[in-house]
Amino acid sequence: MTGPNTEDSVVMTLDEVRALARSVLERQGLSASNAAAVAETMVAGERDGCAAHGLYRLLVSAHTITSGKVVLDAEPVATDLAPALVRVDARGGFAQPAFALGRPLLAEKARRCGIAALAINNCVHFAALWPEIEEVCEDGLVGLAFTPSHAWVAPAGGKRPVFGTNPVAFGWPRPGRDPFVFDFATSAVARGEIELHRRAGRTIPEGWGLDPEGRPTTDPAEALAGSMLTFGGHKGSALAAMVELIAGPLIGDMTSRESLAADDGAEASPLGGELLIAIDPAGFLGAGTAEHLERAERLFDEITGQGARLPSQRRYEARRHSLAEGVRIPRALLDDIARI
Ligand code: NDP
Ligand code: PYC
Repeated sequence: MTGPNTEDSVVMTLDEVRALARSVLERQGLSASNAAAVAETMVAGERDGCAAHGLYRLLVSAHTITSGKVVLDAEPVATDLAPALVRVDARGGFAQPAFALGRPLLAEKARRCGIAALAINNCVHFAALWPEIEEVCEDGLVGLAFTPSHAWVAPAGGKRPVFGTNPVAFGWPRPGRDPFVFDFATSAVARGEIELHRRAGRTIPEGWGLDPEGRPTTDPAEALAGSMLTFGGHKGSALAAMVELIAGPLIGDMTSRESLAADDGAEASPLGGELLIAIDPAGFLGAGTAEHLERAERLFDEITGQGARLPSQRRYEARRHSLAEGVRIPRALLDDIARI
C-alpha cells in the first residue's frame, strides 16, 4: 500500500507527476512537444521505482536548460544512411524526441535486414535507457543501447576520470509478457544514485568512488568531486571503454571527456551520441521464431525457478503498484522543484 501523505512525502498519481514535469519543463522554455517527450521518461522513472531518473531529473534538466546547454525547440532530423543504418541528428535537443523519430525507422530497417542500427547524434542525455529498449522490444525486436556521459569514472587501476557512467542496456521481447530488460551503468552505480545519497546526507558504500586524491571514500561529495569506480573492476572498465568507442567515435560523436570539456564547468547533462542496435529474431529464425522464443522462456524459468529474479522484475512490480496506487515523492524534492 502506498498509504497516506506523511510529513516527509506526498502521494501523487502518475498523471499528476506528468502534469508537474511538463509544466516545469515548459515554464523553463522547452517547447511543448519536447517537454512532453522528456516528461514521459521522468514519469516512467517514478512509475518504476527508479527515483534517480524520476522527478529528480527536473532539477538536473532545469540546470541544463538555464546553463544554455540544450536547444529548447530542437526538431530532430533523420538521415537514411544505408539499408540497415539510420542517423537522427537531435540538433542539440534532449535525446527523447530524437529516439521517437528514429524508433519506427530502426524497426522498419531491422525487419527488412534482420539487424539495424540507429545513431542519435548531437543530443543531451540525462535519461535511463530502459524506456527506449522496452519500446524496441514492443516492436518485437531484440535491442541494445549504449551512451557515454561525462568523464566522471576512473579506469580500473587508475585514479583520474576518463569514462562516463556509460550505461549498457539489452532487451529481449517475450510475447505476452514484459520483456527481459537490463540496463545498468558500467560504473559501480549511476551518478544520480550518489547525488541522491548526498542529498539525503547518507554515506556511500566502499567501492563506489575515490576522493580527489585518489583514495577510497564513503563520502558522496568527495566521490562526486573525485572519481567514480567501474563495476567489476577491469570488466566494467573494458565495457565502459567499449561504450566510449561505439557510441562516440564510431558514430562521429563525443567521448565522455569531450562532453565534459564542452560542458566547460556548467555541470549540465552530458552531450553527445547514443547507439541503438535492433535485431529481428525472424531474420535468423523465419518460421521457427515462435518455437525458439519459447525455448528462451525455458531459460527464464530456470533463473526464476531457483528463486533468482530477472532484471527489471522489480521495476515491473513497482509499475503495477504505481499504476494502481500512485507514487510517493519526497517533500524535500517537491520543495526543490517548486524553487526552480
Ligand atoms: P542498477 O544497478 O540499479 O540496476 C541495473 C539493472 O540490474 C536493472 O535492470 C535492475 O533491474 C537489475 N538488477 C538489480 N538488482 C538485481 C538483482 N538482484 N537481480 C537481477 N537483476 C537486478 O543500475 P545503475 O545504477 O547502474 O543504473 C541506473 C540507471 O541509470 C540505468 O537505467 C541507466 O541507463 C541510467 N544511466 C544513464 C546514464 C546516461 O548517461 N544517460 C548514465 C548512467 C546511468 P531492476 O530495475 O528491476 O532492479
Ligand atoms: O546517473 O550517471 C548517471 C547519469 C548520467 C547521465 C544521466 N544519468
